[in-house]
Amino acid sequence: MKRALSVLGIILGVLVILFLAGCEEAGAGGGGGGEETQGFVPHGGTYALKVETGDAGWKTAWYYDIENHVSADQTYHYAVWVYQETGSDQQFTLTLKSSDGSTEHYNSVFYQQTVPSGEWTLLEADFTLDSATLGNPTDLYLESATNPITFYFDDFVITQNDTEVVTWDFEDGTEQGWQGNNATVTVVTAE
Ligand SMILES: [Ca+2]
Repeated sequence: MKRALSVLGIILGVLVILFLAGCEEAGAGGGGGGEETQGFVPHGGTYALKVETGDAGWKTAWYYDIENHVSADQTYHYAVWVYQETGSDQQFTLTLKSSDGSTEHYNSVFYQQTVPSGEWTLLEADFTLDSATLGNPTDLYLESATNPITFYFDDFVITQNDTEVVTWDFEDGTEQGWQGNNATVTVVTAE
Protein backbone atom coordinates (compact mmCIF):
# COMPACT_ATOMS: atom_id res chain seq x y z
CA MET A 1 0.00 0.00 0.00
CA LYS A 2 2.81 2.34 0.94
CA ARG A 3 4.64 1.51 -2.28
CA ALA A 4 1.51 2.07 -4.36
CA LEU A 5 1.13 5.51 -2.76
CA SER A 6 4.74 6.50 -3.56
CA VAL A 7 4.32 5.39 -7.20
CA LEU A 8 1.15 7.49 -7.32
CA GLY A 9 3.16 10.39 -5.88
CA ILE A 10 5.80 10.08 -8.62
CA ILE A 11 3.12 9.96 -11.32
CA LEU A 12 1.43 13.07 -9.88
CA GLY A 13 4.80 14.83 -9.69
CA VAL A 14 5.55 14.09 -13.35
CA LEU A 15 2.08 15.33 -14.34
CA VAL A 16 2.64 18.60 -12.45
CA ILE A 17 6.01 19.11 -14.19
CA LEU A 18 4.46 18.43 -17.62
CA PHE A 19 1.62 20.85 -16.84
CA LEU A 20 4.02 23.63 -15.79
CA ALA A 21 6.19 23.06 -18.90
CA GLY A 22 3.07 23.34 -21.06
CA CYS A 23 2.11 26.65 -19.43
CA GLU A 24 5.59 28.06 -20.01
CA GLU A 25 5.52 27.10 -23.70
CA ALA A 26 2.09 28.66 -24.20
CA GLY A 27 3.27 31.86 -22.51
CA ALA A 28 6.42 32.16 -24.66
CA GLY A 29 4.48 31.70 -27.89
CA GLY A 30 1.71 34.10 -27.02
CA GLY A 31 3.66 37.37 -27.11
CA GLY A 32 4.21 37.80 -30.85
CA GLY A 33 2.90 41.08 -32.22
CA GLY A 34 2.18 41.70 -35.89
CA GLU A 35 5.56 43.27 -36.53
CA GLU A 36 7.70 40.81 -34.61
CA THR A 37 9.27 37.73 -36.14
CA GLN A 38 10.84 35.17 -33.80
CA GLY A 39 14.61 34.88 -34.19
CA PHE A 40 14.79 37.18 -37.20
CA VAL A 41 17.37 39.98 -37.50
CA PRO A 42 17.15 42.60 -40.28
CA HIS A 43 20.23 43.06 -42.48
CA GLY A 44 20.65 46.70 -41.50
CA GLY A 45 19.05 48.81 -38.79
CA THR A 46 15.77 47.81 -37.22
CA TYR A 47 13.46 46.88 -40.10
CA ALA A 48 13.34 44.67 -43.20
CA LEU A 49 10.60 43.72 -45.64
CA LYS A 50 8.99 40.29 -45.24
CA VAL A 51 7.45 38.75 -48.36
CA GLU A 52 4.99 35.86 -48.16
CA THR A 53 4.12 34.60 -51.62
CA GLY A 54 1.35 32.52 -53.09
CA ASP A 55 1.93 29.27 -54.94
CA ALA A 56 2.39 30.49 -58.50
CA GLY A 57 4.66 32.82 -60.45
CA TRP A 58 4.26 36.60 -60.38
CA LYS A 59 3.09 36.50 -56.80
CA THR A 60 5.73 38.49 -55.01
CA ALA A 61 7.00 41.91 -53.90
CA TRP A 62 6.38 44.49 -56.58
CA TYR A 63 7.49 48.09 -57.10
CA TYR A 64 5.29 49.96 -59.53
CA ASP A 65 6.40 53.16 -61.26
CA ILE A 66 10.11 52.36 -61.12
CA GLU A 67 10.43 54.91 -63.96
CA ASN A 68 10.38 57.52 -61.19
CA HIS A 69 13.88 56.28 -60.31
CA VAL A 70 15.50 54.71 -63.38
CA SER A 71 15.50 55.51 -67.10
CA ALA A 72 16.21 53.55 -70.26
CA ASP A 73 19.64 53.72 -71.93
CA GLN A 74 21.45 54.33 -68.66
CA THR A 75 23.43 51.81 -66.65
CA TYR A 76 22.50 51.18 -63.04
CA HIS A 77 23.89 48.92 -60.37
CA TYR A 78 21.22 46.97 -58.47
CA ALA A 79 22.19 45.49 -55.08
CA VAL A 80 19.81 43.82 -52.64
CA TRP A 81 20.33 41.76 -49.48
CA VAL A 82 18.02 38.72 -49.36
CA TYR A 83 17.29 36.28 -46.52
CA GLN A 84 15.33 33.04 -46.34
CA GLU A 85 15.28 30.17 -43.90
CA THR A 86 13.55 27.36 -45.78
CA GLY A 87 16.37 24.94 -44.92
CA SER A 88 17.71 24.75 -48.49
CA ASP A 89 19.19 27.01 -51.20
CA GLN A 90 16.69 29.21 -53.05
CA GLN A 91 17.09 31.09 -56.34
CA PHE A 92 15.99 34.70 -56.78
CA THR A 93 15.43 36.75 -59.90
CA LEU A 94 15.18 40.54 -60.17
CA THR A 95 13.07 41.67 -63.12
CA LEU A 96 12.76 45.14 -64.63
CA LYS A 97 9.52 45.21 -66.57
CA SER A 98 9.33 47.64 -69.49
CA SER A 99 6.89 48.69 -72.16
CA ASP A 100 7.46 49.97 -75.69
CA GLY A 101 3.88 51.21 -75.86
CA SER A 102 2.40 48.04 -77.39
CA THR A 103 4.38 45.17 -75.84
CA GLU A 104 5.49 44.52 -72.28
CA HIS A 105 8.97 43.10 -71.76
CA TYR A 106 10.29 41.22 -68.73
CA ASN A 107 14.01 41.83 -68.44
CA SER A 108 16.16 39.98 -65.91
CA VAL A 109 18.52 42.30 -64.06
CA PHE A 110 19.86 39.10 -62.51
CA TYR A 111 18.46 35.62 -62.98
CA GLN A 112 18.13 32.82 -60.39
CA GLN A 113 20.96 33.82 -58.08
CA THR A 114 21.38 31.57 -55.06
CA VAL A 115 20.56 32.52 -51.47
CA PRO A 116 21.57 29.84 -48.90
CA SER A 117 19.21 29.19 -46.01
CA GLY A 118 19.78 31.32 -42.94
CA GLU A 119 22.37 33.75 -44.41
CA TRP A 120 21.79 37.32 -45.53
CA THR A 121 23.12 37.24 -49.10
CA LEU A 122 23.97 40.15 -51.42
CA LEU A 123 22.59 39.77 -54.93
CA GLU A 124 23.78 42.38 -57.41
CA ALA A 125 24.18 43.20 -61.08
CA ASP A 126 24.55 46.04 -63.56
CA PHE A 127 21.77 46.49 -66.05
CA THR A 128 20.99 48.80 -68.97
CA LEU A 129 17.58 48.89 -70.62
CA ASP A 130 17.77 49.43 -74.38
CA SER A 131 14.89 51.76 -75.24
CA ALA A 132 15.00 50.96 -78.98
CA THR A 133 14.05 47.32 -78.40
CA LEU A 134 12.56 47.26 -74.87
CA GLY A 135 10.92 50.64 -74.38
CA ASN A 136 10.87 52.31 -70.98
CA PRO A 137 10.89 50.86 -67.44
CA THR A 138 7.58 50.42 -65.61
CA ASP A 139 7.92 47.94 -62.73
CA LEU A 140 10.58 46.19 -60.65
CA TYR A 141 10.04 42.91 -58.83
CA LEU A 142 12.06 40.35 -56.88
CA GLU A 143 10.85 36.76 -56.98
CA SER A 144 11.83 33.27 -55.91
CA ALA A 145 12.08 30.41 -58.40
CA THR A 146 10.14 28.29 -55.91
CA ASN A 147 6.72 29.24 -54.52
CA PRO A 148 5.15 29.52 -52.07
CA ILE A 149 7.95 30.96 -49.97
CA THR A 150 8.59 33.42 -47.19
CA PHE A 151 11.66 35.59 -47.70
CA TYR A 152 13.01 38.95 -46.59
CA PHE A 153 14.97 41.73 -48.21
CA ASP A 154 16.67 44.85 -46.92
CA ASP A 155 19.15 47.58 -47.92
CA PHE A 156 18.15 47.48 -51.58
CA VAL A 157 20.24 50.15 -53.31
CA ILE A 158 20.27 51.29 -56.93
CA THR A 159 23.29 53.39 -57.90
CA GLN A 160 24.52 55.07 -61.05
CA ASN A 161 28.26 55.78 -61.30
CA ASP A 162 28.49 55.09 -57.55
CA THR A 163 25.86 57.73 -56.82
CA GLU A 164 22.78 56.56 -54.96
CA VAL A 165 19.59 56.70 -57.03
CA VAL A 166 17.25 55.07 -54.52
CA THR A 167 17.57 53.08 -51.29
CA TRP A 168 14.94 50.91 -49.66
CA ASP A 169 16.01 50.17 -46.06
CA PHE A 170 12.53 50.25 -44.42
CA GLU A 171 13.94 52.20 -41.48
CA ASP A 172 10.92 54.51 -41.40
CA GLY A 173 8.83 51.42 -40.60
CA THR A 174 6.92 51.56 -43.91
CA GLU A 175 7.02 49.42 -47.07
CA GLN A 176 8.54 52.41 -48.93
CA GLY A 177 6.42 51.85 -52.03
CA TRP A 178 6.77 48.06 -52.24
CA GLN A 179 3.49 46.18 -52.59
CA GLY A 180 2.43 42.57 -52.64
CA ASN A 181 1.25 41.34 -56.03
CA ASN A 182 -0.87 38.39 -54.88
CA ALA A 183 1.54 38.23 -51.97
CA THR A 184 1.77 39.85 -48.54
CA VAL A 185 4.53 42.32 -47.79
CA THR A 186 5.08 43.48 -44.21
CA VAL A 187 7.75 45.55 -42.52
CA VAL A 188 9.19 43.43 -39.72
CA THR A 189 11.72 43.94 -36.97
CA ALA A 190 13.89 41.72 -34.80
CA GLU A 191 12.15 40.09 -31.85
CA1 LIG B 1 16.69 47.84 -42.67
